[in-house]
Amino acid sequence: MLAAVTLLVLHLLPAYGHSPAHNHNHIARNALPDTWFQPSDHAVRALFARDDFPAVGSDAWVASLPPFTPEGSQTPDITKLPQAWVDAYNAAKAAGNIPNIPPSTTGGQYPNNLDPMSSDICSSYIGCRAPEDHFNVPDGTLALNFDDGPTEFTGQLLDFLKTNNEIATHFVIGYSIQQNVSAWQLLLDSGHDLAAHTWSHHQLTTQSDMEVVSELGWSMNIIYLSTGGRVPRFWRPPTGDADNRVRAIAKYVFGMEMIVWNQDTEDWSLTETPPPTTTAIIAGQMNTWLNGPKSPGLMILEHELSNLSIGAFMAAYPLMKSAGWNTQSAARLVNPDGAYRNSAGPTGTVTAAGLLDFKGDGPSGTSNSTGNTGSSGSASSVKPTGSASGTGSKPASTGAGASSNASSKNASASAPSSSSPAATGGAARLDIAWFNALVFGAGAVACMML
Ligand SMILES: *[C@@H]1O[C@H](CO)[C@@H](O)[C@H](O)[C@H]1NC(C)=O
Ligand SMILES: *[C@@H]1O[C@H](CO)[C@@H](O)[C@H](O)[C@H]1NC(C)=O
Ligand SMILES: *[C@@H]1O[C@H](CO)[C@@H](O)[C@H](O)[C@H]1NC(C)=O
Ligand SMILES: *[C@@H]1O[C@H](CO)[C@@H](O)[C@H](O)[C@H]1NC(C)=O
Ligand SMILES: CC(=O)N[C@H]1CO[C@H](CO)[C@@H](O)[C@@H]1O
Ligand SMILES: [Zn+2]
Repeated sequence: MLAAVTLLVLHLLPAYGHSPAHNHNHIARNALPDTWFQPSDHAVRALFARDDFPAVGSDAWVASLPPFTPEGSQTPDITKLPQAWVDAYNAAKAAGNIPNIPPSTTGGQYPNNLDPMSSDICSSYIGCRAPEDHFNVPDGTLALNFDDGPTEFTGQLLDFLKTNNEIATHFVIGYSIQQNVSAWQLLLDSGHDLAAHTWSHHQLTTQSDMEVVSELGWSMNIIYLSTGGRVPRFWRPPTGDADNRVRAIAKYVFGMEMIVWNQDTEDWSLTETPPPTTTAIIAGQMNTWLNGPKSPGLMILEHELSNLSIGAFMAAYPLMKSAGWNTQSAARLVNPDGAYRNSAGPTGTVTAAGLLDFKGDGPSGTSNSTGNTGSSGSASSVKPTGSASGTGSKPASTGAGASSNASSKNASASAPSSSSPAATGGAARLDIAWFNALVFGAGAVACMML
């Protein structure tokens, strides 16, 4: 039995095109103490099983990741995915849990005039929200969350947060971790919450199913590998771009929940020339939101990308406190059990208990479809837009409606006008402001244009 389990582990160990050399480089795991062995029959174990956790930055750690691509971030080679991920995807697809939506040509635009706001597609890039999307937080709370790290500015941000006794959720990019492993080490040492933001920051709806598997799997894996086996519960789509196909892969293959946001400063663009926004504009937005209604809570999209973006947060922080907001890490607001499925926070013991609610349909998964993603072959039921109201230009209109989502007590929000669309942003780092309003009708997916 033991031998069988060991074989299984070696077979499944996520390595990237090399044989998984057994590593005995067991150096202290930062603030993250425990090695953990998932039950061998569990779906998530099958995806990430390994019997050691090499020191961050060590040769064995590097060898367990996709190769660094100095020419720029790329989706890791889909012919070199761990077989367990491929099997889990195939099982989810065969179970009818991954809808046949064609890749978009760019966020929110689909071939054959398919309607991105239809309930079959539900493009989050242009504001469609599915019931399981997390975009609000409880009344009176303000979610601390930073995307696109780690970066050279992470240290400064962590110092500021530590001074103010705050913990945040960091939606990290795998490639960015490779670019600055010492900044990653600072994040690991900080005890902050970690969540996945893909490997290379591409818009996932433009990618094939297996590319999405690669982007999500490797970004989960680098967190798992670096934290003594913690399985991230949450991910955030680059540029906010997901649809029911991408949602389903995240949910049914990897058991992850999607967090978006309900306000956006476009702070990522402060370093553009000319900048679509400015520090002064952001200060005005912050002033409005922070002095505004406490219901729902605020989940403002923020980035640790530049000195200017972290500066905009730091400048607003005093008002967050003086206006009475209860500031907390986004992951902890969305789910009191926090950022990981299998441990109480970054320092709690790693245990299998938290995995029992995993709703995978992988090789060892046990659950039926519970989502809204419809049956297999649903592409034929995806409706064309027919009219000019759909894709392309900035969506207009607002929505009001009452509903609730998994984390908000009150979703009767105002729907402020959204800020400008994609701008440009050279690199693939356009986090757009389509998430200002919240609102979907009761029941299934109802989509609101912003
Ligand atoms: C890596 O990040 C750290 C911490 O944010 C920073 O001090 C350092 O300058 C960065 N290194 C590079 C090469 O950017
Ligand atoms: C970053 O901004 C702060 C002020 O917010 C400034 O004091 C510091 O010099 C800046 N650092 C860099 C590297 O630009
Ligand atoms: C799956 O669904 C079928 C039919 O609804 C049901 O009989 C079965 O118990 C379900 N299995 C699980 C694991 O929920
Ligand atoms: C929800 O918000 C509305 C408007 O702000 C308010 O009247 C209502 O009392 C709130 N409901 C709850 C449950 O907080
Ligand atoms: C539809 C939905 O997910 N509703 C949830 C909204 O949030 C409340 C409070 O957390 C939950 O109890 C509901 O299930
Ligand atoms: Zn991003």
